[in-house]
Amino acid sequence: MANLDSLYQAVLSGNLQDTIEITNEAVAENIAPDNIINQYMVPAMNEIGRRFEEGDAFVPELLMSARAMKGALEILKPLMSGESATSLGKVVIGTVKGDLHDIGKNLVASMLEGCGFEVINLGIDVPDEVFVSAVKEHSPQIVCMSTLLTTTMNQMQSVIEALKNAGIREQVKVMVGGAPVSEQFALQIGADGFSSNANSAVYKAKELLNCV
Ligand code: B1M
Repeated sequence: MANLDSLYQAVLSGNLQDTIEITNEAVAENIAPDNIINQYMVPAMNEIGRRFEEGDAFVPELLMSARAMKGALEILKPLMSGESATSLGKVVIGTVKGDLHDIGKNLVASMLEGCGFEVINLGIDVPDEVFVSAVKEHSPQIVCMSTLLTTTMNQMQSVIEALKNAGIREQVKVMVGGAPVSEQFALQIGADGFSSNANSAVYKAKELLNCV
């Protein structure tokens, strides 16, 4: 039987091999990906973040935990696919300029994809003009922006301004998310929606496109 408490420890200590092994066992036992991610891996990432903040862990440890979690997500991603045959809409997603965090953003992208959205993932450290040209090129219904750093939150407003300046703000709904982002901040910068996690991001996206 998969020892999910050891999964927490494996991600926390950045042990990729154990993380992959236990994730494979959990998958073989039909444990829901959502459960594996939210009950065990996300708390481990929060704990390593807490230790970092307290000065008890350093960037290399953050990187190792991130590598372990990403390894497990590679296994879980195909299982997060839904049954939708038709696309609910197109989403462009990226982590804003100056921010290199991508685990949460990729989780949101996978959930959206799994639930029937076509997703164009622009990656990390995405400059305003790349969001703008992606909207022009792909004509998505939604732009999702992610950031985990308080220092890069204002970059989200800058992207919204860039969309306005390019005359395409009204063509897309803008959703924002990431640990320091709140509903109030989303309203303040003129975004159309906010979500605090990958599940609610899917719900919000559907709501914005009137398909709930
Ligand atoms: Co960084 N880091 N980090 N880090 N890191 C945080 C964010 C931090 C909170 C740690 C801490 O101090 N407690 C802190 C930010 C403090 C702040 O700004 N207030 C921090 C810092 C300071 C830094 C550096 C500055 C450290 C340094 O170099 N001195 C540096 C910055 C580099 C940069 O970006 N320019 C840095 C670097 C890194 C690593 C590269 C080592 C690594 C990232 C690796 C990677 O992503 N590939 C890393 C990590 C791993 C973390 C923590 C520990 C974990 C982040 C994570 O993956 N969480 C993090 C601490 C923490 O979060 N508790 C921390 C798991 C993930 C599933 O959750 O990303 O929150 P999350 O995503 C959620 C929701 O937020 C939401 O849904 C997701 C899924 O449920 N969501 C969205 C996210 N995006 C969304 C978009 C949407 C909707 C929902 O669109 C609509």
